[in-house]
Amino acid sequence: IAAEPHGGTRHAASKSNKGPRMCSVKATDYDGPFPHFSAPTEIGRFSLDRNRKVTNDASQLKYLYRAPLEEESVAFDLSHGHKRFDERDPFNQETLDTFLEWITSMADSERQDLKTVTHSAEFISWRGALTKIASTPYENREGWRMACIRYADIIFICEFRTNTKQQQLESASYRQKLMTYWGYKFEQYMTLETADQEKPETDSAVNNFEQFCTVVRSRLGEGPGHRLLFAGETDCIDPSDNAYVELKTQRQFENKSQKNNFYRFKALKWWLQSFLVGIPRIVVGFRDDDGFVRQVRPMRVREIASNSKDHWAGAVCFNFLQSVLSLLKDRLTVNDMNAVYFLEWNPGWQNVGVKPAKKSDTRFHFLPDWFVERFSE
Ligand code: 0WD
Ligand code: CA
Repeated sequence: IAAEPHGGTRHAASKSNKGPRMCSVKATDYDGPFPHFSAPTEIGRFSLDRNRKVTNDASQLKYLYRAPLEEESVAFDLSHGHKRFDERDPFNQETLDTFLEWITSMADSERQDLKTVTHSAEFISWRGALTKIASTPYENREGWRMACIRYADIIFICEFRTNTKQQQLESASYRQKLMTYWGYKFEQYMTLETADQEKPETDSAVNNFEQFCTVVRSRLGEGPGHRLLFAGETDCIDPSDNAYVELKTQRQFENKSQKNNFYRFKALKWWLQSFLVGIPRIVVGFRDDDGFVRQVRPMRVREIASNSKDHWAGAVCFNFLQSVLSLLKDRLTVNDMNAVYFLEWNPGWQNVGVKPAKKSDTRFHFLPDWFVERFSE
C-alpha cells in the first residue's frame, strides 16, 4: 500500500479514479451563462424540539410577525435576556444525523427504500455545505472542509470545521458571543408560535435547540445533471403569502462604503443561502453597535443579486458548484461507507481538491451505523 503524497492511504477505490483531482477557484474560469438549476422543490419538512428530537412535521415552524415592517422605527434590544440564553454547545461538531433520522423515518412511515425517499438523489447534504462551496470563487477569508462518503450510490457531504475555525471558536470574545445571541434574539422579536398569536413572547429565554427544516430536491447542470437533496433551517413563514422568510440582522448603513461592503461580501452568502431553497424574501433588522434594531425592512432575494452585479455573479457560483460536484463524482466511484474523502479549500489556495482521509481517523466516519444498517440489503 503506497502512501498518497497528501498523507492518505491508497485503497481499491482510487485505482479506478479518473479525471482531474482539482477545480480551480478563479471566478473568471466560471464566467458564462447560469447553468441549469431546476427550481428547488420541497419534498418534506421536519422539526427538532428542545431535546433535539426529530419529528416528521412542521411543529417548530414559526410565523413572521409583520407589524415591525410597517413601523418607521423600532427599538428591539437584542442583548435582552443574554444571560438566560439556553444555548447548544458551540463546540459540538454536528453531522448529518438529524437529517438522516428524518430520511429513515420517512422510509419507515412510507415503507419506501432509500432511493425512493431520497428521490434518486446523488448528493445529500445540509444546504449550508452547498452555500460554502458555491461562494468559494469570491471568498478570501474563511476556509472549509467537507467530508464526503459514497454509500448506496449517494455522495453524502458533511462539513467539519477547519482547525482555524476551531481556534477562532475557542478564542471567541465576549462581544462575539453576544453578537451570536443577537441573531437568535431577533428571531424571537420577529416570530409568532401560531398564526393567530397577537404578539411575540419576548421575555422567555431564547434557545437554539429547536429548529425547523425544509427538505428540497433540485437538479444542477445540463442533461441528467446532478441530483441534489438538501435540508436547510428555515426561520419562519409569512402568513400573508405562505412564503418562507429568512431573518437576518445587519449593522445600519451609514455611508456608501458600508453599503458597498455589504453587497460585496455578506450579500453573496445571504443570496446563496436563500436562493438554494427558493426563499424569495429576507427580513432584515438594521441594528446599531449597541445591539438595538432600529428598523425592520424586507429585502428581495432577486434584488440582492441585481444590486451586487458589480461584485459577483450567481452564475459563477453555480458553475463552480457544478464543477465541484462533477469532481466528486469522478473521484468517488465506489460505494464504501468506510472511505472518507476530504473536499477542502483554505484562503490562498488556487484549487479545491479531493483527497482520501486516513482510514484510522474514525472522527470523520459520519454515516451512523443505524443508518447504514437500516438501508443495507
Ligand atoms: O456544525 C456544523 N458544522 C454545522 C451544522 C454547519 C452547518 C449546519 N449545521 C446544522 C445545524 O444544526 C443547522 O441548524 O445544520 C442545520 C441546518 O443547516 P443549514 O440550514 O444548512 O445551515 P446554514 O444555511 O449554514 O444556516 C442556517 C441557520 C443559521 O442561520 P443564519 O441566519 O445565522 O444563517 O442554521 C443555524 C443558524 O441559525 N446554524 C447553526 N446553529 C448552531 N450551530 C449552525 C451551527 N453550527 N450552523 C447553522
Ligand atoms: Ca436567519
